[in-house]
Amino acid sequence: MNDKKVCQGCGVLLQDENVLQEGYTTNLENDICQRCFRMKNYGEYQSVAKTNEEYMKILQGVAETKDLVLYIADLLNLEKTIEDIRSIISNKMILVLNKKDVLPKSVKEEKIIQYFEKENHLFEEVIVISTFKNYNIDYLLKRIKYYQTSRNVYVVGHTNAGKSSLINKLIHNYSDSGQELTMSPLPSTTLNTIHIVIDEHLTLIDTPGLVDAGSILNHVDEKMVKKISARKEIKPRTYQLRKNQSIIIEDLIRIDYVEGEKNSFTLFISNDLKVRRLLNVFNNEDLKDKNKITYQVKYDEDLVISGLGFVKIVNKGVIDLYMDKNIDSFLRKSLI
Ligand SMILES: Nc1nc2c(ncn2[C@@H]2O[C@H](COP(=O)(O)OP(=O)(O)OP(=O)(O)O)[C@@H](O)[C@H]2O)c(=O)[nH]1
Ligand SMILES: [Mg+2]
Repeated sequence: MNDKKVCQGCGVLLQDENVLQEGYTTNLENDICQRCFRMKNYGEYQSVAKTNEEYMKILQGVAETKDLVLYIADLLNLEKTIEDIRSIISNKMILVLNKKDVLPKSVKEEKIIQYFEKENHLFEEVIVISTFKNYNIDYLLKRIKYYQTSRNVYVVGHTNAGKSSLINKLIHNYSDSGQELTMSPLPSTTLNTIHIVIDEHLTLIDTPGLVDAGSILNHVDEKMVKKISARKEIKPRTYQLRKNQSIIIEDLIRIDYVEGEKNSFTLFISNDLKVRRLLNVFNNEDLKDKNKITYQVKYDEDLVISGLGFVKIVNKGVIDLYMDKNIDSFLRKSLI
């Protein structure tokens, strides 16, 4: 038995002994595990619960090198504190903001980059891309070549940011390798580091993502995961709300506007999600059994719901947010 061979899709050690364990394949001659095979060929996604412990070890390993790091983030799901990564690794780093295609075209790239200006000293450069649209990928490769300190370049970030998708795009555009990493809408698709040789000067190293336990994707079923994952340009939905009116997203989230002047709420979430408005909060008890968080919203802020997207709120006011207690949310200065 060959105990060194790893799955080319997700990076786990291949094994043919226990069908219930990671890395299972019926035949060790195969290049990918059964889970990757099913995801690739049938779109049958199988989620794996991961903790951040192993990932921390991987990041610490990266920190011991002097190699360039690409930190990939999903524009619709930016982490609360992107600079946290700096407490773990101090390598040269490019911040790559992926999935530009889902943001409305009216949102200008310069504006997004400007938003990150305060973070600028942390990164060699901030680059906005879309893997789906092949947007700015050539430029990214040029900058990788410019900043790289050795052949190896690590690709890190939260789960689902699109790390493996980006590497597949780079393989497709610039290498003859037939390797294809597994990608999926579920978090924790990649399970271990995987080395991908692009050319003699560049090897990309894919990593599993940092798990966001508070992402809504970890608390809904697979059908809902697909609905939440935007694949097309988002059509922002604006609701003018008066005090005591409310917005309900699917049967997941309720936002009651409890105090303030007439206000404008614009939803930047997948077009597939159903939204309804209540004209009077007192006539309807839907979702009020969920956990409630009260937010004092300042002028021009976004309410971010982890994994889902965000709600731009123009004026100050008070809102009550009802949803599963395990889902994270926070306020930030408006991105757009
Ligand atoms: N709209 C859009 N979706 C993207 C883009 N790139 C990746 N995705 C989607 O994002 C989801 C996650 O992609 P992956 O490449 O598996 O992400 P990852 O960062 O490798 O995830 P893990 O391996 O779980 O850490 C998939 O549903 C992709 O189709 C993009 O440029 N635009
Ligand atoms: Mg991956």
